[in-house]
Amino acid sequence: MAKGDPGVTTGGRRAAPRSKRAAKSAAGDPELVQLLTPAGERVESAIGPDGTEYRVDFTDDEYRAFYRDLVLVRKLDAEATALQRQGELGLWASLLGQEAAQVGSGRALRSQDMAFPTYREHGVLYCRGIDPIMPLGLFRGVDQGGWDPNEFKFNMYTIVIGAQTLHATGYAMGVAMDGKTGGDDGEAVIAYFGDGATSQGDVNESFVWASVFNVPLVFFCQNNQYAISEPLERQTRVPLYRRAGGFGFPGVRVDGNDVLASYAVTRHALDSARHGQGPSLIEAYTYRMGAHTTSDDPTRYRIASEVEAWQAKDPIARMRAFLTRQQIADDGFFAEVDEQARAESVHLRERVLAMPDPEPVTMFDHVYPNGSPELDEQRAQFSRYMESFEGSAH
Ligand SMILES: Cc1ncc(C[n+]2csc(CCOP(=O)(O)OP(=O)(O)O)c2C)c(N)n1
Ligand SMILES: [Mg+2]
Repeated sequence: MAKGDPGVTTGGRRAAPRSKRAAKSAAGDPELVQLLTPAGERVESAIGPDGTEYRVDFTDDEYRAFYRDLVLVRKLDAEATALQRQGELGLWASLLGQEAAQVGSGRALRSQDMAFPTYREHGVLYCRGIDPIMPLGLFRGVDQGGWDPNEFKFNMYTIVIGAQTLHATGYAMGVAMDGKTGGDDGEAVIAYFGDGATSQGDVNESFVWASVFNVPLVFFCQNNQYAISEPLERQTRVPLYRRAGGFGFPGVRVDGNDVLASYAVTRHALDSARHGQGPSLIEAYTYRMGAHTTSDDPTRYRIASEVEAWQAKDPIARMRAFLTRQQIADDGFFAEVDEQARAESVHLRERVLAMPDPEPVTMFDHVYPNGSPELDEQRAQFSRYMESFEGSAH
């Protein structure tokens, strides 16, 4: 979508009477910030639990760009799943169903903001301008990520649940110590994690440190209702966003299947952080439509009717309904986007199949910027081991 200052406005924090909040919030749920209903109707504004009023005002081009992003990241993700099924990737963690949470928050980042992802943030990676082939190299086992975190302001994927929230907190402390907050050009940091990760010590320790040091950090929790097979009720007795209050910073629950609300809430939280107002927690309420990874079979632990209920809240369908209803896009536009997505996924597949296998010894590269004696010794040992096979049939 178009870069530059986007059409999001948020009112100041003010106490909202409950009746007003309920009237302005979506779907009769006063806890959920929503600007686009599942039927594709625009909600003029929504008020968060601390009285912040969220609204967006995009151009038609920007609305269409959001739709294009959503369709593209879903199609590329489906292609990756297919590649795994055909033995071309070792594993894939699909984002299916979480496109709006990722595109909305990803587009809300300003160029100077730093993101710390899990292993599922392919949509955010796409919004950061990273070649979507990069995570496929990782899951094919031919490289260790491939992109430069500093160039794209998007850190490496993290498999260790919750660990990246500590990295993000430390990074954000550095941003504050370097005096890079306090104005419109200030830097903010965003840490992505899942509902299951909220039970990790790392995440709770990050909450404490971020709070007491008032760091410029947005905790972005994609509550996709499951941690592999463990449902949300095994993680918490209260809505996750309310945990923030106990740590001393604001929390808000946004409809994670609504790209507009995900954008508005994230942009507001990032701007608060960059202005020195400290951390906040966003709970993007969404649903993992697919398996946890390609190694998982969700039919073992959840019923089909639950999946069907969430299909009715599909993030792409509601955006398409909105564009159609408002006559912002027609069938020609939708067909053109589908064709672009098809062509990009074919291109992705061709490039994955052409990826060279790396020399095994290169696994020692990039561990430290300037190497280390221990690592040099390990590399030498490994090289001797590999050389011992030379000339043999196996
Ligand atoms: C520290 C740690 N413990 C356990 C695992 C195994 N594991 C991988 S994904 C996962 C579930 C994570 O669930 P959630 O945080 O909700 O993220 P989601 O996969 O749903 O996006 C677990 C337990 C791990 N990778 N790291
Ligand atoms: Mg989860």
